[in-house]
Amino acid sequence: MQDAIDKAAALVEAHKYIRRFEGKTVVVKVGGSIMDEPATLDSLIQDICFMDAVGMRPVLVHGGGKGITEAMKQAGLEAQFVQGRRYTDERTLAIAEHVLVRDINAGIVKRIRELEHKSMGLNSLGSCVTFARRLFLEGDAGRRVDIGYVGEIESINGELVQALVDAQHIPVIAPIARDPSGGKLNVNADSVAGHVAAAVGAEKLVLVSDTHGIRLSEDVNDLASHLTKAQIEELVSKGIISAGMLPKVEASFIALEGGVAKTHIIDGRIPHSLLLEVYTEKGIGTEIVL
Ligand code: X2W
Repeated sequence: MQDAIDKAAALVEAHKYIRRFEGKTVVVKVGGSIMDEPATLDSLIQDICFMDAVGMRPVLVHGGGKGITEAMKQAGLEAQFVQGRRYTDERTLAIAEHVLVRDINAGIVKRIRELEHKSMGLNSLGSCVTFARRLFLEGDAGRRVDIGYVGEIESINGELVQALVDAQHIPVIAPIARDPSGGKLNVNADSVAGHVAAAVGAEKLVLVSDTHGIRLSEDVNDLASHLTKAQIEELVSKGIISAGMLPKVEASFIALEGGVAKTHIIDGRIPHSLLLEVYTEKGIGTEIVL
């Protein structure tokens, strides 16, 4: 009986947030090993459909880096990352597009439709909404480092994303962008999500991955539930925030500076983490504000 009562209490608690976020757009980015675990990814897709059902307007941006690395291995190529970005030659770009667009993007759209929600894939093989220029990283002594067909976002076709949202479709966006000459560029998916959130004036950006939220020290239990941009900059300068967390905080800053009210970094390995973060009092990850 207590179990049933607890479930009713959870619905009542969610009610307040369902009302608050009705009609508001949320950009959800999913990546990391979540993409390789069909049950975990499926549970996240169901959470997104729940949001859609209760009146929130979700936009999904996905990664798939682990799948690309695996497909490269099968093709006899070794993945190399420079400052968190994959070195992308012509063959790698073709493999990345195949994995991200033909496998992942199409698979997510198919699953959303099976759950009887409307969805459309926005990708480099169909309607592309991401436009980028070549990214050159800064190496030693200020030297430019060429990492191949890798892009940084220049613009997003926010009108098209918004039109789909207004037509009650869940847009599903892959991180391969077009460049000005019609070529294609591989872009970090966190970065795409930050720009998409800013372009559609989202209420929230939620980054779902296989990492905990942001920690304040080496202690795994020392998780920050709320941080400002200034506090994060201090944690970066102290080296407490590093490696894979850096693109996530950079994406958060892009979104916040673009007018998004709040961003969240959550652990998608926790079942229904997305719903817990958005529809409960306490949340489970780290929320970031300007
Ligand atoms: C990424 C795009 C996929 C991605 C890559 O090739 O891995 C670059 O590094 P996750 O799962 O979010 O890491 N692009 C330029 O970001 O996937």
